[in-house]
Amino acid sequence: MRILIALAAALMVAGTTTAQAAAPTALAAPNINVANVRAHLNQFQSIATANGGNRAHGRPGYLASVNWVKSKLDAAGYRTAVQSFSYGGATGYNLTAEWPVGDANNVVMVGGHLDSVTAGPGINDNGTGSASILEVALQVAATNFQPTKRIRFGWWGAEERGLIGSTYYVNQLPSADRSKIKAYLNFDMTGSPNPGYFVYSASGQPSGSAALQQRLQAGFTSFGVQTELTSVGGRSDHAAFARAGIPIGGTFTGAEGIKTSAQAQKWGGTAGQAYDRCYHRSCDTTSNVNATALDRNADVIAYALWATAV
Ligand code: DPN
Ligand code: ZN
Repeated sequence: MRILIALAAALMVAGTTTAQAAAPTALAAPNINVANVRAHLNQFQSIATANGGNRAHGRPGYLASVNWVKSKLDAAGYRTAVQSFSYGGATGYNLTAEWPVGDANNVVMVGGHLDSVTAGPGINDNGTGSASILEVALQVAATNFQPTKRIRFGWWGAEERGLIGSTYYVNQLPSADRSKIKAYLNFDMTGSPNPGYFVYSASGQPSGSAALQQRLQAGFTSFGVQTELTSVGGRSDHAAFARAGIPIGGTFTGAEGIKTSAQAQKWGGTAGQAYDRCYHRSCDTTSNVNATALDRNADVIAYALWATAV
């Protein structure tokens, strides 16, 4: 799905009284190829399989995930940084990647957690968000996107231990740097096998952004998908950003909650069953992903990022 945003700008001609309209610029957010996102998920699955079956904080599969994502971003021209922190007797890592274009005082961040629980490989939770923002980042580079704002991505460690990595990142940022972040978009579980199409409610938490909520809703609406608002509260990595007063938004396809019959009617899938029956279990493998939900959310991520960073 290709989404066009028409930008009309007034052109002032210096030294004259004439103001004329510039030709509208068509800004296209790229269609994200879900096959590429699934290839990244296969990589996360292989990493887990080679490292005792998980990608959890303090386990070798986590650092292997960081190193693999970092290598893709480095090759694409990102400025990457690995931040380490200590939690529960183990070293954890956050990976950030900045696209070196646009106003460094005006930062749009997109993030999600890269760790799994110890029970399994964490492919829906949260290989999906991690792989989708990786592919969006690679498309920023491939299209040589030249936004006016600065784009920074974050892959957080130890979310499953209590939002540890993202909280550390926000808390250690000097307040001058914190105030440069104008928006934070969070993606945690975007391919649930019995999916819902949820957008974070701006009123559900401190610093929820109505503008970001509406932009994410508009992305789904543009390809005919109905959404519901959800109050995710403090359950994922947006929470630390929200507490710091940074406008936040995000999408979610559901975890242990049960799909209602009204939801099954509008979205398909199975009423009376969890959105993700393998949530935090060993069966959260590459078989535990709905490709349509994954694809739609990846396209919405690109749509919202392009519209926010332009
Ligand atoms: N924080 C998620 C997890 O990693 O278990 C679950 C979740 C994600 C809940 C997003 C609400 C919203
Ligand atoms: Zn998660």
